[in-house]
Amino acid sequence: MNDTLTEVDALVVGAGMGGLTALRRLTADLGLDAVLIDRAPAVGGTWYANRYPGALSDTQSYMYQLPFERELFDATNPGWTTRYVPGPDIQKYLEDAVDLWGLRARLRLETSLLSAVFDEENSTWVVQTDKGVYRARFLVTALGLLSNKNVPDFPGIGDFAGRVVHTSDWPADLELAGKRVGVIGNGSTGVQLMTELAKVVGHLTSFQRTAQYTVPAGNRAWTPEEMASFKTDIEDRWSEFTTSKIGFGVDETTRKTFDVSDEEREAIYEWAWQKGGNYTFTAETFADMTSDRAANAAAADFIHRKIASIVKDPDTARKLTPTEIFARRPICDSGYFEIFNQPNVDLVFTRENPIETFVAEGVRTADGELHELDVLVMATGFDAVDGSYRGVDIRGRNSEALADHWADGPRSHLGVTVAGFPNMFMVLGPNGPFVNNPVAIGVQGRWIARAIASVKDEPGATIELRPEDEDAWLTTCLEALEGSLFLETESWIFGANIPGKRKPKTANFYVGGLDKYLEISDQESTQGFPSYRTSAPAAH
Ligand code: NA7
Repeated sequence: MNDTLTEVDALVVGAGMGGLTALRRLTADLGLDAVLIDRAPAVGGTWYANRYPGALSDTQSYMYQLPFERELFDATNPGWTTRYVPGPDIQKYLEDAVDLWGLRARLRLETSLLSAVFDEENSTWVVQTDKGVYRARFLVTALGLLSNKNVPDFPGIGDFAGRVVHTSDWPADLELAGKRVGVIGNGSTGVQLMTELAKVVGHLTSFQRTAQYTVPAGNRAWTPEEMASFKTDIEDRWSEFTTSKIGFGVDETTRKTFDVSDEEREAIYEWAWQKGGNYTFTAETFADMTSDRAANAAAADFIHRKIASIVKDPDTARKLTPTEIFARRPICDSGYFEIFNQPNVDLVFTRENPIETFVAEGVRTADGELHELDVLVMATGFDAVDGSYRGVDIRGRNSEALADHWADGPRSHLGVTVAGFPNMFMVLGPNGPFVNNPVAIGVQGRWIARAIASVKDEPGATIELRPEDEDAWLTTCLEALEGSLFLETESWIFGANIPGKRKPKTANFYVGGLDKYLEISDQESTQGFPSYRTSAPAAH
């Protein structure tokens, strides 16, 4: 173990949008001596890890940027000419931002966080990495919502002679043209990947456990007029999020599904389908899709009929048609259902015909068929949200482990702080807002800078969440969830994708709306952090 000691004001963990934004705020706004570590050899976070073919942001590009700064926008001028941005372009943009902000020398890449322990005597965090030890007054963890990959154990997988890869650990040398490829998982990753792979592989087999609702992405080139308008009105577009529920830059409607006639309703769904976009379909059509069962069923029925009209083989269409309600993180695609009309694409519905075992040549299913494969891709998602903290030993006051603190489900205040973990701040931690992430990152980055500013000039002082306010925020998050149909589907949002993980009192997100989140978090900082104790070391 390398125990070279480096003292810094602040240590940031994670070189994705969240960590880079935090590093920017701590250095530019507060003038702190801060460094950032990341296990990856490059910045990008999610966009470095998820380099599978077809990786694309599904937020419209003008709202998928680092939290807006005029100088950054003008200098990098994202120049993203399409409605959605391909992963490699986002990664390159983040590299450019690092250079523009002069942060390169502060990065310690290929450096893994092993443990972080709060030293109560000195009121500092002692952070062990595989490249040395840091002593930091402030610790900012930006580990990502979706960074700990889920690799289920399938019977016989060790006997498979082909290559097994996970989408969030995509090998640079993997060549799939002409190959026989199996994909397990059809969430937003699997849907993007398979749509792309179907164009190049010899044979593609989708092993689908649960059919998914997906709508057309409507990706297209922006017109020259649109491109010109972004330059002048980008600031307005970004400031609009303050009055928004989700911050995705779409026109959020308040219209209810049954406020309109059957014909109008059909026309509105059809308009959204033609325009494309997951948040267009879920937020610009009707406001009650995830709170009203009949409204949800009407939207689901529209998508069911679309699937039937696209997929030629009726039995394949049946298998691709979701039977659950339409209430997971919405996804969109660029021709997903269409690939199942291709002769080189097969669908195995594993609830009807389960995977029995892997063998050297491929997968044997319960019906006795051997699906021969060269490569198996796991698009099986993540141990999400607090899962990103698993495997890292973080200890606060009285040596309490974060894992123990979260034994009954993760808890925090605003998704940023945890009681008993002084001077520690998370970006996109559990119980943060369920909104467009770059927007949330911007809000939280500024909030963290304000919290640190409140104690930074007093040597050794700490800011620490009161336990009762942690309880209160969990209650607020749980109350906001009441009546949400999201509670009824088994997805990563509540940890239901990981066997045994979902806990009864888990919120994971605050779904009360971005506008409300902003109001609450602003109140906290402008009123001098009433939910927090600030104290000098002598007081302990
Ligand atoms: P998701 O959305 O969690 O999807 C994972 C997929 O993998 C989904 O189809 C799962 O089926 C499937 N899965 C997971 N475990 C298994 C097992 N054991 N057997 C069979 N199939 C399995 O992850 P994504 O990477 O697509 O997307 C995550 C987020 O990233 C997304 O929401 C965006 O915010 C970006 P299931 O539906 O659970 O039956």
